[in-house]
Amino acid sequence: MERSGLSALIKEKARAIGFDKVGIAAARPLRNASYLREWLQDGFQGEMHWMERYLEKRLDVTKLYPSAKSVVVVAHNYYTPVDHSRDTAKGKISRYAWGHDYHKIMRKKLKLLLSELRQIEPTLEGRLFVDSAPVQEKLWARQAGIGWQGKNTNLLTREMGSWIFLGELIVNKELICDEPLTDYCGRCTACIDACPTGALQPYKLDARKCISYLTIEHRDKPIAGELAAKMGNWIFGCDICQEVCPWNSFARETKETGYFPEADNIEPELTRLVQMSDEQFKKRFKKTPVFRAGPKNFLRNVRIALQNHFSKEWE
Ligand code: B12
Ligand code: SF4
Ligand code: SF4
Repeated sequence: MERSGLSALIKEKARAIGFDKVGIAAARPLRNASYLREWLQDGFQGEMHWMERYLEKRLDVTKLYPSAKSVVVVAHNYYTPVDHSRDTAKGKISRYAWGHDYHKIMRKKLKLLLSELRQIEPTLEGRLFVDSAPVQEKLWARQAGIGWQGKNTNLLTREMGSWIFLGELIVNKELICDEPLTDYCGRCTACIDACPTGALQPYKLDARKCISYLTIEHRDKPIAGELAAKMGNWIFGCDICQEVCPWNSFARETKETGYFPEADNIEPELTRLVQMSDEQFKKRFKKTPVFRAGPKNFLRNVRIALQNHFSKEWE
């Protein structure tokens, strides 16, 4: 099939399968990719040592998949019109982890996309990724015209803000590429001003200070007192720099029922969570991204949130 026909078919199928946005970029090294080296040199990755591995592949996608000619990027909206509780006796789980794990949901859809495309064009080959490989997903999403990387470092869209997950189908065919999007942050600094731990500089995040990192990726260790005190009642992830973003006023309800919150994930009572056994944790969070933290780290987070709640009560 010729280039423009195949490009249009890929986009049409991706939308029909349920992705909210789809864009295409040529599989060449990206201009901003080398910022990653600086980020690693600054030690901003903390203990995510897996970020240091396969650096060459992260910087050049053809080293990851030598047949790569184009990167098809998909965005999947996960916004549900529900708010966190204001009660600090309740834990806050970040929006992205309220429902079922996006890795599974998106991989299934991308597999279906590839197989449907291969039925029509058998010479098409591809690899699919959702947060699962050394791929700089936000940079590819920008290059493929999905959105821009905001000052909070998340990928933002004009149509539905930043409550989206990203995934890629990297294929062995040259396709018609989309134009990268320009930056629509302007003079706004709301995310930087709102971050409780000072983890953000414009377009750069020091993960070691980020509540999302501390509650999910900082494992089997205590969290330093001055950072723990700023975590408030976040017990898995953090949404603050997205909640304050004006572009998220364009958020709209997801069509994916799997992302809808499990009833007791929105306002979980800290005093009940803290009593959970390992088995209860596994049973309760098995299908959600919270499972990644593991019972030990999750309960560490819950104890910090409880401490913060009680110290607030005594203020
Ligand atoms: C490591 C990681 C984390 C780390 C570090 C986050 C980070 N900002 O780097 C931690 C654990 C903190 C984290 C947290 C979150 N994550 Co995360 N994470 C990743 C992962 C695996 C890699 C990201 C990465 O490469 N970071 C390294 C740094 C160097 O990358 P970067 O921030 O993009 O840096 C670029 C900019 O700094 C830029 N840059 C630097 N200087 C300058 C200067 C200028 C002027 C410009 C223009 C650019 C620029 O160039 C760098 C080059 O890459 C991706 C999946 C993937 N494979 O890509 C998911 C991913 C980014 N995470 C995701 C999500 C949902 C989150 C959270 C929202 C979850 C939550 N609610 O808690 C938070 C958001 C926190 C935040 N403000 O970023 C989504 C983001 C979707 C989106 N809309 O953007 C991704 C894409 C996963 C997915 N498949 O959907 N995450
Ligand atoms: S996720 Fe929270 S802690 Fe991390 S940069 Fe955003 S506001 Fe700061
Ligand atoms: S809050 Fe403002 S500066 Fe931050 S990402 Fe959103 S628009 Fe950009």
